[in-house]
Amino acid sequence: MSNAPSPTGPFSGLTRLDHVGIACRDLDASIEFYRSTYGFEVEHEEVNEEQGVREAMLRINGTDDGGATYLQLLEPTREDSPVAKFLARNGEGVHHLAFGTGDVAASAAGIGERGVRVLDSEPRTGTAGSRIVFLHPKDCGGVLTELVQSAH
Ligand code: CMX
Ligand code: CO
Repeated sequence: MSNAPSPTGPFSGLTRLDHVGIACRDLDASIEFYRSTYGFEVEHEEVNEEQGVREAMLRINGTDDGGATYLQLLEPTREDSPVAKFLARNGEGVHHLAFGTGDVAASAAGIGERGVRVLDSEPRTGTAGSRIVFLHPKDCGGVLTELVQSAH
C-alpha cells in the first residue's frame, strides 16, 4: 500500500521532506562545517527551551507545496533533553526526519489511526512558530519522525 497522500490511500496529508534534524555538540562548529563544505547558509537560529535545543535551520531547496527543505542543526541546552540523551548514547549524527503538512493535527490523527504512537497529544511549538508533533521511533522503523506545519 502506498503511503503517498492519495484519495484512496491512508490519510497523512504529508507533502514534503521539511527537514533532517542532526544532533551536534557545538552548534557554531556544525554551522561552519555546512557553510564551508557545502555553502549552505543559516536562514534562522533560535533557542527552544521546551525542546531543550539551540538550533539553526539551513535552507536547502524549495518544494512544490510552497514550502522548503532544511537541515536542522541541534545542540542541547540541558542534560535531560532528548538531544542530550541521544548524544550520550550515539554521539553526533542524524537524530530525526520531519515531514511537512498543511494541518499537523489532522495528519497526526490520521497516522495515529494506523497504530503509530503520537508522542504529543497536542501540537507543540517548533522552529519559527511552527506546530509540531513527534511519532515514536519504535513504531517508525527506528526513525524518530516529526510532523511540522509552518507558521505561514
Ligand atoms: N532515533 C531513533 N531511536 C531513538 C531516538 C532517535 N532520535 N531517541 C531514542 N531512540 C530509541 C533509543 O535508542 C531506545 O531504544 P532501545 O530501547 O532499543 O534501546 C529507545 O528509543 C528509548 O530511548 P531513551 O534514550 O530511553 O529515550 P526516551 O524513551 O526517554 O525518549 C523519545 C525517546 C523519542 C520518546 C524522545 O527522544 C522524544 O520524545 N523525542 C521527541 C522530542 C525531540 O526529540 N525534541 C528535539 C528536537 C526538536 C525539534 O526538532 O524541533
Ligand atoms: Co525537527
